[in-house]
Amino acid sequence: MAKDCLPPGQYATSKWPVLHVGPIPSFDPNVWDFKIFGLVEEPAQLTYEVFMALPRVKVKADMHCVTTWSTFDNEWEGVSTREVIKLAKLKPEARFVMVHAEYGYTTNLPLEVFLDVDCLFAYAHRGKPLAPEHGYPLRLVVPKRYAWKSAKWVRGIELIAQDRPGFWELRGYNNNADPWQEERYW
Ligand SMILES: Nc1nc2c(c(=O)[nH]1)N[C@H]1C(S)=C(S)[C@@H](COP(=O)(O)O)O[C@H]1N2
Ligand SMILES: [Mo]
Repeated sequence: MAKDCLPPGQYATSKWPVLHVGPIPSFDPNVWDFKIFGLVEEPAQLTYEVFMALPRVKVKADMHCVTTWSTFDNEWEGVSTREVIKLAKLKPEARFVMVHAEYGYTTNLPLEVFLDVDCLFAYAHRGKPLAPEHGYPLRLVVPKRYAWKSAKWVRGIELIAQDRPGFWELRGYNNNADPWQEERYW
């Protein structure tokens, strides 16, 4: 790991800490779905089977938690956010994305940040299915933002016109959350 890969105020760890609020949800592939809703011409509801059949990508990326740990060179595999957005015809007013996860966890992103080339919905890490505590069966990965934007156990996206704060963004965490700018809190 090169030193210039470490954003200000962060330290590198070779462990993979587990961090979230609430319990780890159970997963049943027969009831799991992924919804695309809000400002779209037609809402979409994907089954697990359909989601897993989407074209896959691999992304190598670092992860930075606001509590100051960073992990390097994570190898993610999943479906790019660009691939997912293709499944819905967006209304022209759609400019932000509210990401929805189990138990009501949410996080918000501008559409162009959500659609960055290194963003994906990941189901595997270093060649193995995600562990339940790391978001199995599916998590969002947004490498250029603090990791609370990388929602675990994600179940859908809502397209919105006006930005709206998500779970942590309502509770004191910075709306933009760029680790290189140290945008940690309000
Ligand atoms: N659904 C959900 N996703 C979440 C969280 C959470 O509380 N709930 N915590 C976030 C935070 S603060 C971090 S640092 C990362 C941690 O991911 P990890 O446990 O796989 O390291 O998950 C993020 N995704
Ligand atoms: Mo975090």
